[in-house]
Amino acid sequence: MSEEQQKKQGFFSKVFGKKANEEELPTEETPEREEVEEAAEEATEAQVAQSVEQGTEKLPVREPVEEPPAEPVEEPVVKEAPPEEQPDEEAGEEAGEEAGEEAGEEAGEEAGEEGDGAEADEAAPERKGLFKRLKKGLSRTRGGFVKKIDRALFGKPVVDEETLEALEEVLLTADIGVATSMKLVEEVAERVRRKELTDPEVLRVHLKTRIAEILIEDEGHLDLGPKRPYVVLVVGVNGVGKTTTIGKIAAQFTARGDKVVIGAADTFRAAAIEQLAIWGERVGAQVIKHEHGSDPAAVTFDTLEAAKARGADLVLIDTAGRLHTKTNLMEEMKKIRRVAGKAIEGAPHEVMLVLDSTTGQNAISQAKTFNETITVDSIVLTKLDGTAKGGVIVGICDELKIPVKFIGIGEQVDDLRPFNAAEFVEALFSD
Ligand SMILES: Nc1nc2c(ncn2[C@@H]2O[C@H](COP(=O)(O)OP(=O)(O)OP(=O)(O)O)[C@@H](O)[C@H]2O)c(=O)[nH]1
Ligand SMILES: [Mg+2]
Repeated sequence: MSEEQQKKQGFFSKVFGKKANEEELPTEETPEREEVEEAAEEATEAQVAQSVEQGTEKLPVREPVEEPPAEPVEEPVVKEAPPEEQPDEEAGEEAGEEAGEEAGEEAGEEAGEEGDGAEADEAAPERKGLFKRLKKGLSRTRGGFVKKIDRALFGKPVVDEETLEALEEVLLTADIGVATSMKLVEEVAERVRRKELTDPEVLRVHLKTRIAEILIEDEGHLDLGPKRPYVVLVVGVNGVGKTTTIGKIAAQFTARGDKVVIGAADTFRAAAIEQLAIWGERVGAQVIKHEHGSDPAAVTFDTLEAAKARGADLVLIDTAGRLHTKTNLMEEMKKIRRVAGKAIEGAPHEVMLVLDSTTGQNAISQAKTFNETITVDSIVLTKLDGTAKGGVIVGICDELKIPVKFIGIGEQVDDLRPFNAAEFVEALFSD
């Protein structure tokens, strides 16, 4: 059996048979926005300032992150008549949230309870809590996507033309991308024509399976490998969550005993450097910084020199989503890349692109632009908790073929999760 088949087989038993994967930290490897819109810049400035301010409260180092208080939930009513179609996205999101919270409990328990042996059982409560949080984080996307599929299928004795049209509409509006939506609908239509797929329930399972297949292909993990330090260059347009993601990744790796050095190569704003310094202090990672406005490539060089001198395991380089000079952002990234390679052979070992899921389809175009210019090795998809557009991850995996390594489902440290496709699909489709 090929490695890929083995991966898939293990995956299917996980998704459709048993438990969600409880892995905490990965142990295995596998645009031009020369100028961004003014409004976005201002919004981000404010966000970042706020995030710096809040940083000290928000980032407990090696302290267990508290579970959000359990919310009173009503028993989910099975086979209830579907709610009316929501007229706008906001309303749809609200419905999704409710639905997600309702559905959250049971499936989370299932996923958490089905362990395999004593060892798994010990980790069960924590896994259960994490799965619940994932479900809650994805509740808006579930409302804007899976719940709409369910509404389209509800009460239909057989899959007919009308069902296919409704399905097409849901997929197209769920931000998974035109190409991927059309592909999925055509596959379904072909099976319907061949009379292989007539039952709406089977159609739902088919979709879940296909989405899972698409996601599993691009599941990846941040593995430091044998050569240390492992250097990760973190890129993305402004405000997507680069700095926060770096802080969270650093926290996870220092917590397991790795030595982490962070390079503050976003010299665009003084606040950005300060934001990183706070993270570094909180998580026990060293931050290498120069003055505001200095050359990002020079910061990168010094960071790598410091990392070598200290025997670091992981280096994370924060970069700007915009520049104070007229230099093209992509050119700047290329320069950082070249300079990194001079300090450490083969560095950066990974270019990690951070994408904000609330931007929907735009995230896919950003990824294409970055990838064409500097070759992106991995993706982090943030802010899945704040959007109904989380379906974009399906389009990202289907169209880009770049491993998704982390997903962000909130602002807590452990809300940045190693991407686990099986768990993700289970959380998205559970009801
Ligand atoms: N809800 C939520 N908020 C997030 C997530 N990831 C990041 N954020 C928030 O997004 C805002 C911007 O994050 P930053 O990390 O500063 O973004 P950035 O890409 O470094 O921004 P620039 O440095 O301006 O380019 C902050 O308020 C973060 O707390 C997430 O997964 N969920
Ligand atoms: Mg930043």
